[in-house]
Amino acid sequence: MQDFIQQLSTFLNQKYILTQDADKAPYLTDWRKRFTGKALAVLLPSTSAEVAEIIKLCAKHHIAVVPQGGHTGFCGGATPDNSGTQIILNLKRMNQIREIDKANQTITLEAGCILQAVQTTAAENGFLFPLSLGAEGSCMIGGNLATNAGGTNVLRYGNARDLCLGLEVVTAKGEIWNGIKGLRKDNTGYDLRDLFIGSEGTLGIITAAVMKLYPLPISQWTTLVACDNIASTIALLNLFQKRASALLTGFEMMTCESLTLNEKHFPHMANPLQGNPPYTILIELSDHESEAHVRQLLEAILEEAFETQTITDAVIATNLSQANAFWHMREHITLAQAEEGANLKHDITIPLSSLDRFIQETDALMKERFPGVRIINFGHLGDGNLHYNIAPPLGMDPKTFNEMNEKQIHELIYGQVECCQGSISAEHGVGQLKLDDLRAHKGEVAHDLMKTLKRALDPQNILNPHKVVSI
Ligand code: FAD
Ligand code: 2HG
Ligand code: ZN
Repeated sequence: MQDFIQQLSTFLNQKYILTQDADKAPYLTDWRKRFTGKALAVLLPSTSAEVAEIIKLCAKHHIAVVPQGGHTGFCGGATPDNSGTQIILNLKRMNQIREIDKANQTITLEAGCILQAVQTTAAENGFLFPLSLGAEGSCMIGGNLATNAGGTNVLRYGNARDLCLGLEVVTAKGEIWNGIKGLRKDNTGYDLRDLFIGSEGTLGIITAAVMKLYPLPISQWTTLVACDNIASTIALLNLFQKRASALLTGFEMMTCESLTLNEKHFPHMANPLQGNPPYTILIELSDHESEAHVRQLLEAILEEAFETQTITDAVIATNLSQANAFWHMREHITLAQAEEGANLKHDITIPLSSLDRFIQETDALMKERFPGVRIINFGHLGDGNLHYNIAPPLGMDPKTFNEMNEKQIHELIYGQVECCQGSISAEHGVGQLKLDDLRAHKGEVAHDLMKTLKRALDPQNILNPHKVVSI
């Protein structure tokens, strides 16, 4: 190992090779504090060439590499194991914007760029970079692509994969694949870019990307509405899709129980809708024509929704700070859950046509088998993506509850997901958290194909081993 560290220092400045416990500590525990590992060293390269040299050296010494961005992932993908033999490759120093091509509406940037900084740079240049999620102040583009992150704008602009046109990747051999092209069409054989996106650092290290930009909307209107049941929320979504079409940029759902928990920890974020209804929906319309146009359209759709009794109440944000307050309320549910203690997350997608059945059946089964549990269900309803999270009964210690019930709860919920032809990971990925669940639910043929790809691209199994698939 001494040899390895010695050889590293021939091309990477010593101060970017962290080997002391105190220096490594900030990189070893994930955001949820669910996973903590040990590392031989934390490496902080600043160029793709340095990343390539590191990987070549790791291949030579058979040392496993755990790529890391902002370390905000929910599945332990960026956390090393406990052996102390793996290295963490944190990309935060690779944070340069290489180019903004205004005519092509693209931005070429390095993997360590923080998402929020990319949104700001895009806006300063008159563009919208639509990827948006609660962790945007610390997550990084490389991590977003490696997890194929979703967030609140997927309904209109798609997930990280949909926004990516080109990639630069360091392979398991330490070669640099230059796929940095801003093309919207390129049918030259297998799509290597799509293979690396969502692979969570198990097939290659993403060092740079070309991402799409969009025109900034002129006006955005945000509203909170109340629905009595899930069937009404779907009817409302379909109404907005029909009447607002591409102007619909956000459709988020929060149950009464989610907002009660929010208010417990953040009292200033109480639901402005009277009586905290069973389902609160946050809707955003974005327009490129005029403020009057979008406002009138929003009012007309809400009027129709009232007439058909699809909604029971509504409040429209009249200024930016009110609109931001609605979004903060939505985004604070994760933080409220963290304050409350460990919870069991289920980031799932269900076809919208089966959502009503899923929620009714699963809520009933959960309440029957685990009396008193709190179902903190919220999410990106427009994408069929629920965060169907489970908190222990009030007054019960979360750690004890989870130890006793975690396996059975996952089995129940993922069984229901499978019955509804859904997915056990909508946007957060697999990492180490869902390794066994993926094996159980992906299907044998698909799982074997994934292992075949992993063996082909990383025969030594040095790239983030035992994450996503074990070979
Ligand atoms: P990390 O956590 O550092 O890494 C994630 C995975 O990618 C790991 O497997 C890691 O090994 C790999 N990786 C990282 N960088 C690279 C690279 N350059 N090359 C190859 N592999 C790499 N996610 C959503 O999808 N939607 C949400 O709405 C959302 N909201 C969130 C809200 C909060 C408050 C928090 C804490 C998290 C949220 N997340 C959400 C989860 C998380 O922010 C995303 O998964 C994000 O994309 C991870 O980015 P990161 O830079 O933190 O990656
Ligand atoms: C969100 O949509 C994130 O807010 C976090 O994906 C979800 O806390 C969660 O489970
Ligand atoms: Zn989410």
